[in-house]
Amino acid sequence: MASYSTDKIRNVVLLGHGGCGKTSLAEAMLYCSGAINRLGKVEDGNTASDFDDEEISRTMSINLSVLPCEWEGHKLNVLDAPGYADFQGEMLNGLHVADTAVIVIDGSSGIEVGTQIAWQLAREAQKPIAIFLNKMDRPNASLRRVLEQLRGTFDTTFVPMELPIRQGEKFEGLVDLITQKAHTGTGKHPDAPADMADEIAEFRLQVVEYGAEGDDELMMKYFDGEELTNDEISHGIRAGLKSGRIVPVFCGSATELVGVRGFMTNMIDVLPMPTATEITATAKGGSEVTLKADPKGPLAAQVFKTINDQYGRVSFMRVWSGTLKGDARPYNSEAETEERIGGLFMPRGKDQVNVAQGVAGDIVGVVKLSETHTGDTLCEKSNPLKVERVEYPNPLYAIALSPISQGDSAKLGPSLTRITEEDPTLKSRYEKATRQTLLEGMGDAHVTIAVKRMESRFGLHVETAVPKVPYMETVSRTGSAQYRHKKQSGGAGQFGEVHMRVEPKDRGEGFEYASEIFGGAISQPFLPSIEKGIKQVLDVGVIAGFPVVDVKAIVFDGKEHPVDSKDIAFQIAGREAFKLAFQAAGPVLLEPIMDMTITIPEEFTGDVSGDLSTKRGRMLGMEQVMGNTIITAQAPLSEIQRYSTELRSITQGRGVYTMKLSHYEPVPSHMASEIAAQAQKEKHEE
Ligand SMILES: Nc1nc2c(ncn2[C@@H]2O[C@H](COP(=O)(O)OP(=O)(O)O)[C@@H](O)[C@H]2O)c(=O)[nH]1
Ligand SMILES: [Mg+2]
Repeated sequence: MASYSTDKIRNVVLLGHGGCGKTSLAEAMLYCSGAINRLGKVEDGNTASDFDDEEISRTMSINLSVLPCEWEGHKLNVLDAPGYADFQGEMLNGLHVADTAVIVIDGSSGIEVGTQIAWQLAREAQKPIAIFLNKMDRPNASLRRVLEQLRGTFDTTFVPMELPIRQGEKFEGLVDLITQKAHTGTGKHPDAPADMADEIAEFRLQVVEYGAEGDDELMMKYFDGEELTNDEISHGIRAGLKSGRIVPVFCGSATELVGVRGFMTNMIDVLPMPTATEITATAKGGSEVTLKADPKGPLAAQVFKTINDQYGRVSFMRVWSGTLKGDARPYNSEAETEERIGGLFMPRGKDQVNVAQGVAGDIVGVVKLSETHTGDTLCEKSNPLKVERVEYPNPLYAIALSPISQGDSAKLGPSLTRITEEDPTLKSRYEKATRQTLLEGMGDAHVTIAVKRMESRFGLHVETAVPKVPYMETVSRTGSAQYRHKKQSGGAGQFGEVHMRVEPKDRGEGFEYASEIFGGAISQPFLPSIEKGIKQVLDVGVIAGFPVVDVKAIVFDGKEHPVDSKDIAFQIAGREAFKLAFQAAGPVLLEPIMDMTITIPEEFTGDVSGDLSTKRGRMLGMEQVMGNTIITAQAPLSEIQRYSTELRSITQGRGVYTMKLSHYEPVPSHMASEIAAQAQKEKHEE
């Protein structure tokens, strides 16, 4: 594969609702550009993008694929992202390194939830957006209808760039609205059909008018009544796209290969070059620098995707600045260590092609980096740069994992490390309160697939369950008790007596131990023994087996024996006195309360808020934005552990939400006694 200069590279990420045809479009581009010589089909499981076993069996994309195509002397790095909300992490990775987000829309269905998500993510990432209306071969596909819908939904200027040519039901090709030439998918450019003249005139007027909006000078010229040349219109659209004021709309059919070649040419002519994107990095000493795609600039190549399979590690990088050589020894500014590049490559269909270097603006792959993870930057040691990282959403769904065999126990930790390193939206942790190993992600499909992957790649077998809720124990008022430990069965005796008071503390203040002993009822050396005894209880709890938090324990009196009092005696007395005092101090269970932001199409507002109230949810606010309702609410974690699945079913997959821990609150008393009883039962079973 030839080497391309920065201005001859285009980086785009394909985003959009699942099933709109992103993977098929990427496949069509690979095929039309000659990167592959057989057009694969998603249904047949033989596309270049969806090659993973899980992707083939589910006929949907799960991973971000890097699919470079060579077209008219340029290199188009096409990133095919999944559409399903569970795999948002991959969408964000793709967006991070792309210079344009191409949002693909099914021309017969119009805007769907996935379209809205893609739009929002692209806007948040401040990337220019272009639209590709796919499936225009379908009889009910309509540019006019989708354009109207887009204009009614998103607040920006949409410019139709092409008009479909139909002969009856059949989609024959497109008319370029700037040149007014037709494309029929065969590479020929005949004149547009004569009977479309009125329609072309109507749509071309929009292109000219909106194209002028992209550039203030053109705008003046246009309002002065002057004709704009084709070049000026193109320039206006390019400028407007780059600044985010204009969203061009292209059309085609990925499976019929109509509009695909023209779209690639448009990517070169209309979409911004890598130099249009600026990215912030932190330099030595913490100062911020802005990097631009300059091959002669300081080296900054950032890993945006890592695959750990049974053969080792593959990393994909975008070179933000400088030039990375295939035999370089760059410095990883995060791990603070040197890495060895043993050759760079570009994927070409299912194969890999070696390349000598990656210039600024390009995307390249490398195998077997030892210390480099997703998000890290490779740079020069003398100029350690850290390029800003993607901000990922908080997890929404967790499962508890228990290894099946002893061998699985040993594999659990390393497998989790590798799978979570590959996908930063997956997290694993040990929950001390419930003594469970958790795998957290964006939804049911996300964590289920991760578990399957660990099985097929690393041979790890686990049982999965809904996690136990990490309750905590505390007290609601002051209570006191005393305990005497006395043992005189042969040998040396044990004696210790402790009088203790337990008081509630504010949330988050933790445990505190104090003594009010004056005059030597208990001598000084035994006070730490008592504290040690109490600490044995803090992790395992008093009423239901959960950690004790936010209490103060005060020893205020006691007794000792000149011979039999010793460390162990006061540990036991302290522990037992604490348990009794805790019981006397109105013990309560605390449960985690989550902050939620739920976005749903307006028509589901009633159903979703009704459902929340059955989950002990509290509505905090409600807002109407672009046909959607945004609900802010709080609800106990115990009620919403499976909310991602439930919301999907209430809203037919059209609702999304985020959540994070807000605070802990007492569990209603009737529920607390049930939880305590259940915990006692489980303890007996153990
Ligand atoms: N009729 C028609 N079907 C298409 C077109 N593009 C994709 N499809 C079909 O739509 C389905 C989903 O396509 P896929 O590429 O997996 O969509 P993705 O989820 O956006 O990647 C598959 O069955 C494709 O064959 C198109 O242009 N026309
Ligand atoms: Mg796909």
